[in-house]
This record gives sequence, structure tokens and C-alpha cells, in this order.
Amino acid sequence: MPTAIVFEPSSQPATAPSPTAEPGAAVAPSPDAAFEPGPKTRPASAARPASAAAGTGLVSPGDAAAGAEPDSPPRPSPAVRRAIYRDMVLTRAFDQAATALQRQGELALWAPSLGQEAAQVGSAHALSERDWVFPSYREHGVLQSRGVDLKQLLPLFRGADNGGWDTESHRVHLYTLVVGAQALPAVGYAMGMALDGAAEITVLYLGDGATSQGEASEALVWAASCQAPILFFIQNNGWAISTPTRTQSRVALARRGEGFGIPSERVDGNDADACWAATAAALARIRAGQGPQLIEALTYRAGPHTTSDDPSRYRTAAEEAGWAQRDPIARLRAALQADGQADADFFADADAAGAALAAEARRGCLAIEPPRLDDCFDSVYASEHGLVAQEKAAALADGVPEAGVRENAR
Ligand SMILES: Cc1ncc(C[n+]2csc(CCOP(=O)(O)OP(=O)(O)O)c2C)c(N)n1
Ligand SMILES: [Mg+2]
Repeated sequence: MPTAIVFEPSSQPATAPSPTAEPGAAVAPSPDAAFEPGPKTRPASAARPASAAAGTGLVSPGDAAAGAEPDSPPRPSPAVRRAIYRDMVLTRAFDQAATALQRQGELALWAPSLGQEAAQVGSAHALSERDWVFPSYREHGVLQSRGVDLKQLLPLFRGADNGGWDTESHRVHLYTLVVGAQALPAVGYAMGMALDGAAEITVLYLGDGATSQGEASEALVWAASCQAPILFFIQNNGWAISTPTRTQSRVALARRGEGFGIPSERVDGNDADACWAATAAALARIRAGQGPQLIEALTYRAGPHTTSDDPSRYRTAAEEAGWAQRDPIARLRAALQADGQADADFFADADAAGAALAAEARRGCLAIEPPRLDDCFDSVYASEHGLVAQEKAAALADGVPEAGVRENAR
């Protein structure tokens, strides 16, 4: 049995805080209306139409759960399950190729998604094409599911570009490396969409460690207060670099959402079906005008934090081996086989597509144009800035070529 210890809060805080009320004690409602919690649902004018995904080509919860009551848990259709499996295999193949490229000195850094494919791909397949994603920096499976060509991730990690993909066409914002910094913009975006009367939902991907950032709490407050149409999708992968989740939170992260008045649930993040179903159900509730929702997906960061990290310094081989037995791809493959929903040709085809994508990643990486020196300096401030101009002049004096810094950097 793999150890689950990293997810369990310690039974007692090292120093017990002095509670102001008994845990679980009912709080008497305030006679003053200003102290009463706001309405549980957003005003009808801002309610999401249930069929926002109609005609988009993507499967919506309604499509997959045709005829079902809104409250009955949706299930991914066989076609959706196969699409999820394929995207998980493609994501892993690409991720492994990118890790190797970093080891060969072709990327400055890589943040592997190994082990988190079910949480990422399963959830992302439940979105409609119109929904908006605010990712952290490890959501390669989400990008793959949204149709982003994963090669477009490589310039960022090679230091050749500040972004890499067209955020508008895939409705995926750029990666955010400052932990939790995308949380408030995501809630603001969702509020703006609601004010515009738009039908889209914003999906915010956060890590367990990011929930310790003040912005994450502020985002939960704003989302709850304004009943913003947003889904907080927290991948609890056990670790924030070398800090285990139990240090980040004394309670399950899903309970944090409840504390803000946001309906929250915990799901097995290595079960792609469960991630899809929980996300589809949460999105359906948001579209029906029931306000923000939160999902905590319990998964495991099977690789290092990034290629600069050595996890053997802070976690055991036994823990890693235990989680390897819960591999999300092997699990979905076994389920598809057991249910007779995919045959040997399907699996062989997915593997071949993964190998082709990995080869393309290597070719694409080597073909990346080196950045122009101007690109490093010109967009730092909106207008000319003395210090930036000085640093640029110094770089030129150092012999950094204006047309490209790659050769110089090597
Ligand atoms: C504001 C800020 N503080 C610290 C860091 C350094 N840092 C980068 S990733 C990370 C851990 C984040 O953990 P988590 O949110 O669980 O995401 P995961 O890496 O596990 O996907 C830290 C502390 C940072 N990038 N930004
Ligand atoms: Mg984490």
C-alpha cells in the first residue's frame, strides 16, 4: 500500500491555537442583515445557459449525461474516455521528451506533469470550448486537451519567448510561474464575464502549495462574495517542491473552500473518469447559476518539482514506488479494456501518436529561433526606462548579438 501520509494533516498542531469557539459549534445568525451571508445563487440575469457547449464540437456534461437529471453524476461516454486516454498518453510522451531535452541542455528548465495526467486531462475534457483556463506552469495535459500544440510550450522553457501560444484561440492563458498569481486575475475575469452576460466559465488550476498564498484566499473571498462563475481546480500532488501538503494545511484543501462558502469536493485525481465526472458536475452547477465551485484532486507529482530538483532529498523511494502502482494511464487503460471500450489497435495507435509527438518535440525544439536582444528589454515598461536602456547597452557592450542570444548563452 502506498503511504498517504503526505496528504494527512497532523492530528494536532505543534502549538494548539486557542480557539475562540468550540469546533463545530453552531454560530447564531446575526440579527443584522449586513452580517448574513449573501444569496447562494447568482442573480438569474447572470445564470449560465445549460447548453453553453452546444455546437462547439466539445462534449458538454449535458451531452454525456443526456437525459439525466442535473444532479445525477455524469459519466464520460466511451468516446470521451478514449479521447481522454489518448491525450494522457500524448501528454506523457511529450513530457518525457521535454524532460530529456532539458537534460541534453536544450531547455533551461522543465516542470514535469508525470503522474498528474488524469487530473489534468480528465478535468479539461469536461470543459466547453468556450470556457477559459488559467493554468499554473505544469498543466501540460490541460493544454493538450484544449488543442494547444505542446511544441509551443518549448520556447518559454528554452528562454526564447515570454509565452508561446495564442491564448485567444484555445482560451488558455499563459503559464504563471509566480505561485498563485493567476488566482485573482482569474476571479476578476470570471466576474467580468458574468457582468458581460457571457456564458463562459473560468477554470482556475492551482497547486496545493498555491493555496497558502494570500491571493488564493482573496480569490476565494471574491469568488464567493460575487458568486463568480469560476471553478477552482486544485491539484493536490502531495508536494510544493519539498514541502508536503500536510504542512500547507491542517485540513483537507476541499474544506478550505467550504470555509469560504464555496461548494467543494475531493476527488481521486488519478482516476480520469472521476476527475471528468466531478468537473462536469461542478461546471453544470456553475452554468445553472449556483456560483463558484471547488474541486481538490488528490494526485501525485511522480517526478521532480522541476528538472532543477532532486526529490530523493526529501521523500522516500517507497512513497514513490507506492504511487507508481496507482499510475493514472495504466488505470484508465485497464478500465477501457475491462469495459470493452478500446481494442489493441486503439492502444497501439495512441502509443504511436505519442512517439510521433515526442519526435516532433525534439525537432521543434532545435528549430526554435533564438530571441532577439530587443525582445528581452523592449516590453519591460510601457515607455523608455533609464535602467533598462543602461542594461541593454551593457549587454551589447558585452558582445551579446542583437539578432539572437542563443550562441552567446551556450
Ligand atoms: C510567489 C512565489 N513564491 C515561491 C515560488 C517558488 N516556487 C515555485 S513552485 C513552488 C511550489 C508550488 O507548489 P504547488 O502550488 O503545490 O504546485 P506544484 O509545483 O506542486 O505543481 C514554489 C514555492 C514562486 N515561484 N512564486
Ligand atoms: Mg503541489
